[in-house]
Amino acid sequence: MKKFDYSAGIDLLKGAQTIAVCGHVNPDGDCLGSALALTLALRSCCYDVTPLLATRECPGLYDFLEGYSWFTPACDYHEDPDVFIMVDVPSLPRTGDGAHVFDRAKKTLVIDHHQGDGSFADVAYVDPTAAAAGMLVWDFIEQLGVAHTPEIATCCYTALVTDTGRFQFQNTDAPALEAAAKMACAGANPSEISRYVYQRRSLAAIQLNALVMRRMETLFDGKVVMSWVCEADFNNLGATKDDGDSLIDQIRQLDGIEVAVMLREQGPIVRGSIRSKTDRDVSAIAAKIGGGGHKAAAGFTVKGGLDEARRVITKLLGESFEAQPKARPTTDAEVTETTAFSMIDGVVQ
Ligand SMILES: [Mn+2]
Repeated sequence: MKKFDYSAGIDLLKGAQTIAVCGHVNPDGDCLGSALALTLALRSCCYDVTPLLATRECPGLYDFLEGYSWFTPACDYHEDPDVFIMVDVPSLPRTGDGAHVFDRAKKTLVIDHHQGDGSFADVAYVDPTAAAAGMLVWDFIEQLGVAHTPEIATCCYTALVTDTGRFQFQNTDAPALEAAAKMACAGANPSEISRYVYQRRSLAAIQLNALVMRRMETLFDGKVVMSWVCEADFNNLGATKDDGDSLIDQIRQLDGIEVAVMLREQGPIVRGSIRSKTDRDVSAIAAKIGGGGHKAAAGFTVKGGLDEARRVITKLLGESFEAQPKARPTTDAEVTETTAFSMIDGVVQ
């Protein structure tokens, strides 16, 4: 992970009064936790800070974070802020309605860990080797001279634990664990945060899981596991859209697989999530049908039904196995991409 000198970003704030902070569409723990940590820190410096939502959507899962109720949909925010901070977002379209606020802002700052350089902003700190944007935010706050309060630590730890898949994904490295330890020292409570984030699931969500587990099929001599959900499943069980987000992580548990594919019907399209447990690059597979993401975690969209989506992705997987019959398990050292699990338009956040 890079050690940035954040002084140019901190200088950007000098003389500012109003600041807006915004993450990405389909918000996750990293973008929400990072935005609130920045908000808490900057409010303690007497700035007038508003945390914004890229759309109206905001998962209730994160309602335990201090400042959660301050979140305002960017489309309802009509000020021209002195500074607009984009956190955990690699591009303007990914910041949804926040892009309009970006246009109106006097100065702009990016703090992110996706691939990209943030060159569209006045100042940018982008480190794709950081496991979560929350880690950059943690360092930024330190250089700002603001104390890491238990509330700030809770926000940053939530960012980190969610973007590393509870410290299980390939982006879980020594700097991530060191940062987590610092956050715990500052007052983040790992077991309490786990209870809030991972142990408040509805019966419908768990039943949806069970359905997906039952439908698992293996392909290519057990190298691929695939499962699916349709819109009727959500209706029948009373499950919400959020309940579908972590299904891919359930099926990837299967031993011996290289690739997991989760297909999810949404109206006239099927959204696919694809994960690799080896060095097989699933973003390259997804890119062939207009999707994208990271090497180990990607997404795609197929027009048509589940059968069509299954046919298309199976063909592409077949080509991938033909071109690269043997893949090696990934090691921490060779993975620099982040692996996140929330997606929109087939692109991993
Ligand atoms: Mn992130």
